[in-house]
Amino acid sequence: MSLERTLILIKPDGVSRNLSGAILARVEAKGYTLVELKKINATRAMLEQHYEEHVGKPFYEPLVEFMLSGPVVAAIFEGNSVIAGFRSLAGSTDPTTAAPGTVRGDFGRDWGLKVQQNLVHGSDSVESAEREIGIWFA
Ligand code: DAT
Ligand code: MG
Repeated sequence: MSLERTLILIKPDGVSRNLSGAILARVEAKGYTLVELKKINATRAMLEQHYEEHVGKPFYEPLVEFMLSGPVVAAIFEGNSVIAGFRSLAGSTDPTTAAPGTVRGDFGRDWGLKVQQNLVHGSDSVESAEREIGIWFA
């Protein structure tokens, strides 16, 4: 176990469905500590950096458009192994098959509806977390 920070985003679907508080409550209930929190309209430039690993993939442009469709809630959380811990709490990428009990499994809509609508983002490594925190909390 090591003390880490992670970047969590509540995507436009989560914000517009008024699920921000319910999602953040789960993260706090798991024992992680809120460090920074804000509601923000992403810019294309921010998203190009944030999703740089996905540039060129077929879902990249719809993903960016979706992330520009409304405000997001950005948070930094801290805790022991919070990076893996939050991704476990978020559930697998596709809400259709995300396990019940996870954010995506409980609140996510059907993958076929609009694949990007899976409510949350969480950094996937210490390096990604550092890079992403720099984008959203510059
Ligand atoms: P995650 O958000 O679980 O880390 P990811 O980093 O692989 O997933 O992808 C980033 C986002 O892009 C994901 O939350 C939803 C969308 N996405 C991923 N794979 C996709 C696919 N095969 N089709 C459509 N959208 C996809
Ligand atoms: Mg990812």
